[in-house]
Amino acid sequence: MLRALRGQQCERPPIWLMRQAGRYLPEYRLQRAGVGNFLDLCYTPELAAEVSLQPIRRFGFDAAILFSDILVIPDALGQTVHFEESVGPVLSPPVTDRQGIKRLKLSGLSERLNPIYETVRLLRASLPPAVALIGFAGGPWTVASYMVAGGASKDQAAAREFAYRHPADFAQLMDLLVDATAIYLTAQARAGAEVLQLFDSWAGVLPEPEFYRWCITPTQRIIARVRDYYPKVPFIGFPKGAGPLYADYARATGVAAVNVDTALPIEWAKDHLQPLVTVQGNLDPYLLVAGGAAMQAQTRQILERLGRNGRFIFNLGHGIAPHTPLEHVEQLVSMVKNWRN
Ligand code: 1CP
Repeated sequence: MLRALRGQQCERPPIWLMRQAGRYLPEYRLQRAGVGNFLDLCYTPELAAEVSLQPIRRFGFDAAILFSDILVIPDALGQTVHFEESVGPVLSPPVTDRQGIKRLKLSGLSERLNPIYETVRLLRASLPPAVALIGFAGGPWTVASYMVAGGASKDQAAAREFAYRHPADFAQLMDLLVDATAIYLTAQARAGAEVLQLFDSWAGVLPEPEFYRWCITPTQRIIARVRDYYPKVPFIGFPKGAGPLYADYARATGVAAVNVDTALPIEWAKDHLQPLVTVQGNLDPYLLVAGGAAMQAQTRQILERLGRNGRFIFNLGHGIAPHTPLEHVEQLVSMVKNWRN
């Protein structure tokens, strides 16, 4: 994994899957049932570390991802965050104006997030050395979009309207998120995370100038801040839905790799991204649900086109779906592990 992030030739591409720790695993569901609040799971180091290790034991992935959520940042800044069954995250009150931004405080951040750093330490101590440990955070735009809407939304309309109507206020919220995210990721690196991924799941709703302002620039600032302390830690950026702007993102932010979404043409990623950075992706998570010949054919396509040079990490184009059959994951891992360059 680390060699692929440096662009060095590997005998086969490494593989891990976004959301590999989670609801499609029976052992996760069992453990989740014993903890009432989802955030309590994230803030209990022994349990969170165990959840991260489950998919490593079962499938032998090449990387483990810290078990946490992108919404611990609003929680640590003082917004109330809870997860409701079949509704999703609820953030209250929604941040709709300058007063709402003023209520958020950086001061309690480190204390609230300390258990997560402890999870990272536990994981690094228990993982085999060949398995890379990925820390992560949400991209500030994506996190802001949940904070402004007060939860999940279809098209991030509330945040887009806020940013257009009150750009100076929105910039203040984004500055706060850049600070919080830089502090959070630096602490994860200090605790033993070897790779850091930024999930900007809603980057794709932004028009070009806003994509620069609210996705590329904040990402670049976060990476520069973490690099002041950890100059070599590789970043993977996931500006989902960025289309051709993936190339601008790859050039401007300082990432070592980009995770490309399912809709991005493989050939385009090969021609326009691989010369710049390592590419991670992009099997459709629903092909992994369906399995069979279609999944195998697309996996082979991705491997043939992107896996021939060192700059490739096999992954999905978005997170694994909760109803994914375990046998399909096993088959996928075995296909990638047995493929030879
Ligand atoms: O009760 C449960 O089990 C809650 C389900 C769940 C899980 C397993 C949530 C709630 N978060 C997580 C873990 C998680 N989330 C991880 C670590 C596990 C892993 O990757 O193996 C990561 C990296 C995330 C990242 C995350 N959370 C993103 C970015 C990636 C993406 O999928 O786009 C986003 C947008 C979230 C918000 C979130 N958290 C949980 C839910 C249901 C949601 C989505 C809300 C929505 O529909 O918009």
